[in-house]
Order: sequence, then C-alpha cells, then structure tokens
Amino acid sequence: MGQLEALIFDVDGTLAETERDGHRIAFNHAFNEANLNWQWDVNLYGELLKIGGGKERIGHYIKNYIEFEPPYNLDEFIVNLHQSKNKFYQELLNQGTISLRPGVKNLITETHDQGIRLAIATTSTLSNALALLEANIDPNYFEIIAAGDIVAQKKPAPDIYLYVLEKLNLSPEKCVVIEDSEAGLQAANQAGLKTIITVNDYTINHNFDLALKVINSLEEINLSDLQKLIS
Ligand code: XBP
Ligand code: MG
Repeated sequence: MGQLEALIFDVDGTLAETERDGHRIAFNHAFNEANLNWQWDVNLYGELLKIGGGKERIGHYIKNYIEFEPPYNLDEFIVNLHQSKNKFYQELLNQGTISLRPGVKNLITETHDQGIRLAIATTSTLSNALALLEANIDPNYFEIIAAGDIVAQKKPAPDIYLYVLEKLNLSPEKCVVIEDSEAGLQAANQAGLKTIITVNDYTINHNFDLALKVINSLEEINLSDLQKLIS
C-alpha cells in the first residue's frame, strides 16, 4: 500500500492557462520591440509548444520556420530576446491578468493543510514560475521549486522530476504528479512517477495513455481521491 507523501505540480497549462494569453502575447511583444516581423498566432503557438522552454522554442522557430540572419551570435540573440519576453510576461502577471485554473488553489491549500509536501517541476524560467505563484498563491507552500535551466535537459526528459525526487529525498511511488501535457507526462513517467493529467485546449488531443487519470480540471479531484488512487 502506497502512502501519498508529496504532490508535484507542473506550472504552465496546469496551475494556470499561461500559454495562449500569457507567454504567447509576451513573445509577440518582444519580437515587436526587437523590430522583428514575427507573429505567433494561436495555432502556430500550439505547434511550437511541442518544444519546451522559451529559448529552445525561439531557436526551433528560427531553424525551422523562417530564413533569418541574426545580427550577432545566435545564442546570445536568443537569450536577449527571451529576457525581453520574460519582462513582458511578468508585467502581464503583475497586472493580474492570469489566474489559477479552477480547483488548483483548493487542492494546493488542502494538501498543505494536511501536511503533505508540495513541489514544482517546470520547464519555465524560475522568475516566471515565481511571478505566477506570487500573483496567486503563497510560493512558500512549495518546499522545492525546480525550474528551467536547473537541469541539463527539459521535458520530455525526466531530469526535472528526478531532481525534485532527489531534493525531496522520496521514492517515486510516494508521490503524485499533476501535469497537462504529453511531454510532461513522459518526463514524469520516465522518472517512475504516477501522473494525473488536467487537460486544456492546447493539450486535449495529446496521448495520455500512460496517465493514472485524465480530468478536465482539478475541480474533479480532491486529496482523498489522490490518496486512494495510489494506495
Ligand atoms: C512550459 C514551457 C515553457 C513556457 C515558457 O513549461 O515549455 O517553456 O512555455 O516559459 P511547463 P519560458 O509546462 O513545464 O511549466 O519562456 O520561461 O521557458
Ligand atoms: Mg505544462
């Protein structure tokens, strides 16, 4: 019989719908500010989301979608563009335009109040993940906030989940992951973790065969359901 000791949350798409009206808009602002005539519309952004990580996503776009000569070193150019995008993204969050998905706050609060440990495992940049939390919920609820470049390889590689497990000093069967995407599910699965999927518009057609359960929002589940699912 397994006993739930920690809940590990993905960020983008899971805690909040940050992509379409958050990161995407911020990327477009950054392109505009850099005098680039690139525009990522909702459909194109859905395709680009296959690549996790903002810097990696810009690099993938430059390589596969357009003809482009960077004005200086490409890696530096991408880092600068990504920093500008993150500034716009955090401005959006500070304006309070992006709230948590239904059921998220209740589940996190319940978990915290029951003394079960909480962690974050995200592909996003740490400052972006923190800005989302700070605008919506106490970041101190999370014992570990593992983000972005802290590991060598982003999701679907398992690195970020293995890192969290190491920091929590727990074996995977004591934990449940909450994710929204196939890449996130693959990452968690390869780390030996059981995963609940909360789908959104961008991920509804992903393959979730490996998930413990697929739901439309965290309103459909509570802590005792999660405890039963892993016992
Ligand atoms: C989602 C991502 C991120 C965001 C953009 O991560 O792939 O890259 O789209 O954030 P997750 P950054 O679902 O694992 O939270 O620009 O900060 O990378
Ligand atoms: Mg996600």
